[in-house]
Order: sequence, then structure tokens, then C-alpha cells
Amino acid sequence: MERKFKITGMGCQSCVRKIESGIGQMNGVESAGVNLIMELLTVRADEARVPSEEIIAVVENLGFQGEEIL
Ligand code: 9UX
Repeated sequence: MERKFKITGMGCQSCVRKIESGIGQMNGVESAGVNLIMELLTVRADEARVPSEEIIAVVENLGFQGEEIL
């Protein structure tokens, strides 16, 4: 299942890579993609295995803010 998160605090493509690689390395995550202009993170992962709160916690530990788009 795919989930989308609004991400704020990104300034450049290096920020994008930090988030894509940080989220992409989480156990259970199949893919993670960020669109800088749209400020959007798209994550493909089993929701039971990878809760949205954990995704947001990783985003925040990397220095950005994240909020699930429901
Ligand atoms: Mo450019 Mo992104 O200074 O953290 S790397 S905005």
C-alpha cells in the first residue's frame, strides 16, 4: 500500500536524497520517493509493518517535518 506525506524543510536535491535513502533503508519499506517541488514523500510499505509514526520519526530525525496526507 502506498502512503503520502507532506514534507517541509527541504531546500535542495540533497535533502531529497537524505530522505529517500533514510526512509528507503527502513525495514519493510519497498520504495521511497520524494518530489521537492510538491514537498511530497511517497512510501510503498506494509502499513502494519511500518507505521506512519515511524516514517515521520525518521523524517524528523533527519531534520525535516512530515505529516501524513490522509
Ligand atoms: Mo542544501 Mo538540503 O544546503 O539540506 S543540502 S538545502
